[in-house]
Amino acid sequence: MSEKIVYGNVSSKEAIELEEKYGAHNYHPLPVVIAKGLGAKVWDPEGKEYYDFLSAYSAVNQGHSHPKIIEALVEQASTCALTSRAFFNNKLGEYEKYITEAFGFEMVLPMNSGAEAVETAMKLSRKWGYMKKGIPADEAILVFAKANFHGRTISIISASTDQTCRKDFGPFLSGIELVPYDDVAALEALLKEKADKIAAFIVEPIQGEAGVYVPKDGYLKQCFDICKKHNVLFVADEIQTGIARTGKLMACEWEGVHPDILLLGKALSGGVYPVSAILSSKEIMLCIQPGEHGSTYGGNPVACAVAKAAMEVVKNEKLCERAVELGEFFRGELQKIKHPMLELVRGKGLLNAIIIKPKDGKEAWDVCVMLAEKGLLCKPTHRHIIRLAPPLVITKEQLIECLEIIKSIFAEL
Ligand code: IF1
Repeated sequence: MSEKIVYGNVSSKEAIELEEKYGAHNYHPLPVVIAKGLGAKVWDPEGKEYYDFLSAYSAVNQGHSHPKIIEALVEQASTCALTSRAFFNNKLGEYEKYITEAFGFEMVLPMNSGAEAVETAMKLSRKWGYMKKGIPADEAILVFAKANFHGRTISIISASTDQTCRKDFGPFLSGIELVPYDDVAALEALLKEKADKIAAFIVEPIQGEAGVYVPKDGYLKQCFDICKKHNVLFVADEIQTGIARTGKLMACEWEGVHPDILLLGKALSGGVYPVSAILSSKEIMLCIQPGEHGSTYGGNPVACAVAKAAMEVVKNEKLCERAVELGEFFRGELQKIKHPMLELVRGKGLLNAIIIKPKDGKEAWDVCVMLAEKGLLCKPTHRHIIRLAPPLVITKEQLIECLEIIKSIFAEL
């Protein structure tokens, strides 16, 4: 007995089989196929409806297929899609002015993926280290926090402490040092010891992959101050935490920190197109000269039009305010659930997680499968953490409906 296909022309079963057979097995997805998305909801080919509590790892803060962003995409794609940076284009400058003013920086370097933004920051920090700080040639050190996630290129995983990310991909990049996350004293000790060779400290304001790990109040500010004291760049990877997810345009704002280099990706385009950005001062950014860095698609007219439209949605629909209000409500309601498997609820804005205590062989993965059956999609991280990050356009009524689903699952467990 086969169900009728409502969206597209392949069934869920066929879609999964095709990916299994022809696609590299570099992911282990939940057995759900998404064929359509709108706002906070997605649908599978057979028409089953789900709330999306992953939001493509916070890329879809503005909601799926936001009409304003899609309009910008279609209009620009049908006018001029790509010029390369061998020529100027009439959209880039306008977008650069817009995005730098929106975040309070002097200059931007446009790239595509998050990993490229991190790579760019690593290069830019080293360059600044040699040109401005006077670090001896080839001796620059970049400091990262343990349990970080910044992407999957070889240079980035050189800073990873996750064996799944690293195993059999060596040899790795040299000039990297690690400190424990949420440990000001450890950073201070390292900076004191090697101040003259350290170019930058690269950090996530909240660690996503580590399980939405929110550091102690004051951590970012204290790290920033220590960096300033030792003439080290403070680089914030806000690829996941940025663009209203935690209730501010930058999560760093919660501590009044204005990073030397800010990295954005994901929701910068509302999940419509791969767009990333490296924002900084003129002093730092101009360390990179023509021919030293770039990308064929970086700063293309479609990316510029889409990102500008996506940022306008954040402003017009007050997504920061929504994330704060709805986040507080959501966490409050989750914390009321009393269940031996629910250990802890944590997060900021609408970037939240519940920590599960495995019971009777049931782990975070099993809870996610049960939630999916009831129409709520989310993804476990590690074996005991479930990330809950709906699009910021979700309404309070919808959120209440989702809380009922979550409560009903715990009642069953
Ligand atoms: C996957 C996690 C999220 C990121 C930060 C850079 C990047 C990411 C802070 C790279 C990407 C993703 C990608 C995703 C899993 C994922 C993730 F669970 F691993 F930690 F979001 F929570 N900096 N994060 O979070 O950006 O190159 O992917 O555009 O599929 O591997 P990208």
